[in-house]
Formats: sequence, structure tokens, C-alpha cells
Amino acid sequence: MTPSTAHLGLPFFDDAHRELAPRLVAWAQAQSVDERDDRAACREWVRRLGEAGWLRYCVPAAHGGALERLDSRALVILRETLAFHSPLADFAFAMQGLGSGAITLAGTPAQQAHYLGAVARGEKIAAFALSEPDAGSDAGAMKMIAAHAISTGAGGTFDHYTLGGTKTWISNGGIADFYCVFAKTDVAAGTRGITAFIVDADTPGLDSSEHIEVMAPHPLATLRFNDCKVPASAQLGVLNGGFKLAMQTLDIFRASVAGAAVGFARRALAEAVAHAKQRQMFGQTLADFQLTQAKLGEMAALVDAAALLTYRAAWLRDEGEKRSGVGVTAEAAEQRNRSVAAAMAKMTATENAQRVIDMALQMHGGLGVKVGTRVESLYRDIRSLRIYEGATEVQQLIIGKSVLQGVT
Ligand code: COS
Repeated sequence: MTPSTAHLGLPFFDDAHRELAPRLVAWAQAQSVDERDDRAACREWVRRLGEAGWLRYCVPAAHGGALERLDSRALVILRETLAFHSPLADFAFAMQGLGSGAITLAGTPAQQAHYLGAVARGEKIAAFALSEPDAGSDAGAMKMIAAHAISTGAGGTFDHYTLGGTKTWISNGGIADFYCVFAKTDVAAGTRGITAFIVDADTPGLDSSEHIEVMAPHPLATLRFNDCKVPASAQLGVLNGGFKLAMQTLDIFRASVAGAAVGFARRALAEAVAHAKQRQMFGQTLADFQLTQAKLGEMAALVDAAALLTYRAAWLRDEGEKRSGVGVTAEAAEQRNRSVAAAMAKMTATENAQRVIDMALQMHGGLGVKVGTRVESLYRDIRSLRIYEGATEVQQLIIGKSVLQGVT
């Protein structure tokens, strides 16, 4: 099944984006990965995506990336296209970007050189570790501690942080080579007392063996940090600047989650159209019924509305990056507009995709709930997108706050 690329004619895109999509479609259609074991499949997708050069869109050119800086529209096209073909391929791609995003934004040259090239080649698997058992939507309520100390021993002095606590719902948990971990470095300072660290998966004191089973299988784990020591050089970004770094990283990738949701929805619509055209009932095809045509019309409009918000959010971000010379006030206002646009896109695209997939499933009748039917797996695949990287309710809050401030 081939996705339409008609939307690439929209003014949000430039020629580089228009050239990217058909190449990726051709590549994705030629891939076949056994996905029965989600961890093995994810590793295989990372390997193939790296080998084919697609992961180069997850990092900037200075570290082996395809483009000078992270390009939101390219990320959206990549996720939309991969999600149409394989939700696990999309997952593998997205997590390389999200997991290394904080290093791209705030890493030292040494950290960037060590991790980003390997991420782009598919040689290191990345993960983003923010959520905790009691801190999901309220990310600032995290309890994980990073205590600073300088110890002296036979080998000299060791300037380090000791991490203690639990992270959960960590995508790529258990298969990642490193984690960008957020922890409290000043417990009294709320969101202003959080710092990010890069923790290699083989660091003593880190246990990532607790796999979490979910309705649409993908690598997911709880991480336990017990007397886990990392050198001070593992600090990512400024001390106590971790919450903003986490939010900025999520901002970049929220538009791409919307892209993935648009890809799922486009696939569901394509499946519905194909089914409606061939299914015979009451002496005609399902597609001949006006009831079916009305549903397909509604589905197509829901997909387009989601896609337009998604492309706008990505375009706004890319435009803002280009104009980084504007004054401080303008930058703050632009930043807020971009965050709100990304929130609108993520909320609308994931919610609309759920509706579109549900309608496609309904149109399939009994086949729609048969395990192995594409709409059945899409029905499970889409559900977590309405929750992760900021649940719909978090996006509503971000948008609502801005509406009340008269910004939106
Ligand atoms: N970019 C930069 N800075 C941001 C920001 C953004 N998008 N959003 C918030 N900040 C800054 C604020 O400006 C504020 O800075 P100051 O301390 O200088 O005032 C600080 O961060 C705290 O912001 P706020 O008061 O809005 O934080 P809250 O604790 O109220 O949390 C929400 C806000 C709910 C939006 C945030 O916790 C969130 O996004 N939660 C969802 C987390 C998530 O996506 N989890 C999934 C993890 S990945 S699967």
C-alpha cells in the first residue's frame, strides 16, 4: 500500500522535503522485518535505518547528520511515512531522536562527538528517561536524586554524581546503550532544581531488566538507579537547567508524534477505502453506500485537519530556528507560539487518528477485530500516542494557559 504524497505540494515544504518522501516510501516498501519479538525487531530497525542513512535526520550535520540542524518538517515526513508502513520502524526512528535530542541541544562538544555520530549510524540506541512512578504529567514532581560529591582514592579524585531513584515507562529501556536521565540536584528548588545526565546502560547501579508489557508491544522498561555513580562530565547542560531542557526536547519531538499519528490515520483511511471498494453487500460494494461515503469524507477531513496543524507546527519551529537573531522578547514569544502550535498538533493529530482508526475498524466489521488485520493493530498502536510525550490533557493545559494569557 502506497501513501499519497500530494500534501508535499503545500507551501510548508520545500524541494528537499519533496525529494525526501518518495525515496523513503520506496525504501520502506522494500523492508520486511519479523516483528514478533519487539526488542529484536527494534534493534533491527535501528540497524537498517542507520545503514540507510535515515537516522542522520535525528542529529545535526556537524555530527554526521543529514542537515545543518534538526529539521522538524523532515522529522514529521519521516515519522509519517514510517508510521504508515510500520509503527515499530517509526518508534525505532523516533526514539533515536528523542533519546539524543537533549545532547543535540545542550551537550558539550565531547558529549556530542561521542554519542551523536553513533546514534546517526544506528550503532548506539538512545533513550529519554524523564517519567517516574509518581511523576508522569507532573514531570517536575520527580523524586530521583543526583547527589554531587568528590571522593579521593588511590586513583586520585573522582568528581561525580550518585543517582538514586526509579524511572518508568522508558521507551527503549533495556535495549538502549545510553539514557538521558533527569534528576533533582536541588530538592528545594522545584523545576529549577533538576539537572540532566547521560548514563551509559552498563553503568554499575543501573538496572534496566524490568520490561513492561503493553498493548502494542515495543521496548519499554522501568529503570532502577541504586548508588549509580556517573562522572561529573556526564552532566548534560547547565546545573539545574534540566527541566527546561526536557521541555525543549519534548517541544521538538511533539510535532513529530503528531506526524506519526497522521501516518497511522492515513494508513487506516487507505485500508478503509481498499476494503470498501472490494467488499460486496446487498448487491453492491460497501463504497457504493452513501453511509460509507459520508464516513470516508469525515475521516479524510479529520486526517487533513491534523496534518495541517502538524505541518504548521513543524514549519513554525524551522522558521524560528532560521531567525535565531531576533531580540530576547521576540524569541520568548516565538518560543511560546511554537510550543502551543506543537501542543495543538500533538493533541489534534493523536485524537483524530484514534477516531479515524476506529471508523476504519468499524467499516471492516468482524474483520476489524481479527488479530492480524491492519486496522486491529493500528487500533492498539495509536492508543499510547494520546498519552506519551505529554498526554492530551497536558497539551490542553499548555494551550489553555496561553489562551488565558491572550497569546493564542
Ligand atoms: N520550553 C522551555 N521552557 C519551558 C517550557 C518549554 N516548552 N515549558 C515550561 N518551561 C519552563 C517555564 O518557563 C518555567 O521556567 P521558570 O522556572 O524560569 O519560570 C519552568 O519551565 C516551569 O514551567 P511550568 O511552571 O509551566 O511547569 P509545570 O510544572 O507547571 O509543568 C507541564 C508544565 C505540565 C507542561 C510539564 O510538566 C509537562 O510538559 N508535562 C508532561 C511531561 C511529559 O511530556 N512527559 C512524558 C515524558 S516522555 S514519554
